[in-house]
Amino acid sequence: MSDTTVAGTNETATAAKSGASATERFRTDKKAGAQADPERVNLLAREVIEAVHDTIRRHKVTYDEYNALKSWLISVGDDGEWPLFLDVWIEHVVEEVATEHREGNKGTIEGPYYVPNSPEQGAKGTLPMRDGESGTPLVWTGKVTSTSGQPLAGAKVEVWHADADGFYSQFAPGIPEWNLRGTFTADENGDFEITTIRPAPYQIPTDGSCGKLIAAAGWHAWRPAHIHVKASADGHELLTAQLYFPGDEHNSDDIASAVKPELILDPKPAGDHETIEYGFVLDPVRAESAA
Ligand code: MBD
Ligand code: FE
Repeated sequence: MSDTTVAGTNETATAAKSGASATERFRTDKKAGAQADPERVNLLAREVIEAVHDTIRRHKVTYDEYNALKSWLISVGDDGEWPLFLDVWIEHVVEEVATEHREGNKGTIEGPYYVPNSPEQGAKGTLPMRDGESGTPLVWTGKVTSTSGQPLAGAKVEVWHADADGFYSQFAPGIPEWNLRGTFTADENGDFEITTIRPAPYQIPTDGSCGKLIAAAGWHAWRPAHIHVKASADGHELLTAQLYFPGDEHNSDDIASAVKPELILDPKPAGDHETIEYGFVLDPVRAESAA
């Protein structure tokens, strides 16, 4: 990937690059919104606008505040931080509604840093990483099954996570393409084994517009350490999740509200590494949506 030199600290370059990359990624990968039903648009847009009106009346919002909002909204787009803003403060409720019928594994938000088609690793392997990649090695075993208990041979497990400094390949500059990203294929028993490193707690970029909002409101920018995953198999609903580590102080105040107790791992020390056991139970595609 080629990086434009940005004046200022390395962190400045990183946040600007991450925002622009996330916006570009979304434009390339998602085809949402093309044929929205006008009745839904009318209903939903009207309700959201009316909710803003209610807030303005209830709190007697001033012109200064209105102009501060206008200026901030413009800068979110300039920074490419709409994906970050939406995925941090809105997506968790969309995910909740979208998956409330499920009987299998709990999921959570995708966030802004997924890249499809990461390198294939077979059923057992190590995520692509640099020589001497920092972080405790982690050996993760698991099985993919259907809600009926049937193992799902050939299920895909896509994994991506930040490095020990909280940076994602393909979004932050200076990290090799596909670093800490890979796709595993469960064996004939639905089993997989993934070797990686334990990621660190993570701060969303603080020098862009989302960071300005966080600072102005007196919030914090932390997410707990997490491993992103998508598990999928023919005839089953795609599961998007994140796995967390026990004892992380941000499990209870994640800025993105994406932690669920079912997604917290139980790592066991094993000499120079840790082991984790975590599998996925996928819901069959429902009859009415199968066609
Ligand atoms: C992340 O790594 C993330 O997972 C989310 C949801 C938002 C910002 C950065
Ligand atoms: Fe993340």
